[in-house]
Amino acid sequence: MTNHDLPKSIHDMPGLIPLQLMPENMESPINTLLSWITPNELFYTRNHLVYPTIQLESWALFLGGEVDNPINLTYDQLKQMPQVDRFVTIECSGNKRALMEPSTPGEQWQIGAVGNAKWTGVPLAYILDQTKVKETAKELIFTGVDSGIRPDMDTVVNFERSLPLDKTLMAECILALKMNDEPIPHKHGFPLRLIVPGWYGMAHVKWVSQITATATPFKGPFQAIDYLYITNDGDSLNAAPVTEMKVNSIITWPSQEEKLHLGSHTIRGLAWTGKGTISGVEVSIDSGMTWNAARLTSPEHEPYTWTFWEYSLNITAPGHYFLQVRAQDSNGNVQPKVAPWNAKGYGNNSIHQIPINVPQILH
Ligand SMILES: Nc1nc2c(c(=O)[nH]1)N[C@H]1C(S)=C(S)[C@@H](COP(=O)(O)O)O[C@H]1N2
Ligand SMILES: [Mo]
Repeated sequence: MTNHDLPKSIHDMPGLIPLQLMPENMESPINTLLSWITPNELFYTRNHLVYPTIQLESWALFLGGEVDNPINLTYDQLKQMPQVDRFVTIECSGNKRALMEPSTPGEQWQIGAVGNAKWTGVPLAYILDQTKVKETAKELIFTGVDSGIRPDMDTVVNFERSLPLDKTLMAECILALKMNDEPIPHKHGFPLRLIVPGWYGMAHVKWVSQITATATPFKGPFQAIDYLYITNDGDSLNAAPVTEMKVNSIITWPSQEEKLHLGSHTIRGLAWTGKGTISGVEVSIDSGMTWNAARLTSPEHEPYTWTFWEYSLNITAPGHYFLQVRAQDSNGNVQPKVAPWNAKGYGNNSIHQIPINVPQILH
């Protein structure tokens, strides 16, 4: 790197955008990221509790509950097991909550609670074979080491989530030891993190130290209080759980309220979905009256990952415009104009809209 390439000021160096420090919740500077893989240090961080302290010497993964063969696995034993790579985009289900109307409580994420990484680890199915899950088991509970008091409860809880013991799902999941070819950084779950391709962020339990097979539905607070699509009636008992990511897209350039000159521009963005792949992205410049196809420009087309898109826009008249983008996936799902409102503000995949200003003369 020559002197010439050095950032000229701190504003040229993108960093995470803090929303809260204890526990730490920070957005990715997604408007300035140009790599298909999100670098580890620019991957958003989302934590319900304060970061745990982990001593690797005394750490082990325990598998128990409804199993024939309960086992303890050390970090070294996990490292010696067969490893697979999975490119997986993870989006927090609260991403774009700040854009939801009427507003809902919770971290007010803009568009940067999403990232794409290469995860390397042991197939979950391989470990389940070793511990021999009983026929009676219906779910697996994944327990994170992090614990603390939730504002709505007075007992100490760990971050815990369950997954149904579904064969197809189990075959996709991995227990990851690496993120982008490095041991998983502490903030992202070192030494071990569950990866559930296609699911919203909350499923990807960090700092996993225990897996428990159970015959009864898990009712922990991060499952039965949070991560439910509670609609207007406020009924949480019959509310649908937050699971797979919905088809979604964002405009990353221009950013909000940018002034553009007359003439041609390359509009840029990202699109992703839970199941399947992105089959098309369309852009509108006339508030959604007409839509034109964008080019999908990702270097890689892996399932479970986001894709870049680009659109050449020629602006012929000054004025205020609304740039909009909507994506479609291979299962025929299209982003709605407005996503269904829910009390906790999850799964906002409304069409992304950016106001742009094209002055007569740009100074
Ligand atoms: N143990 C543990 N795992 C967790 C969480 C947590 O608070 N504790 N947060 C979840 C949520 S809501 C999201 S969106 C992702 C965020 O992962 P990241 O911080 O690596 O981006 O982790 C999930 N796994
Ligand atoms: Mo999340």
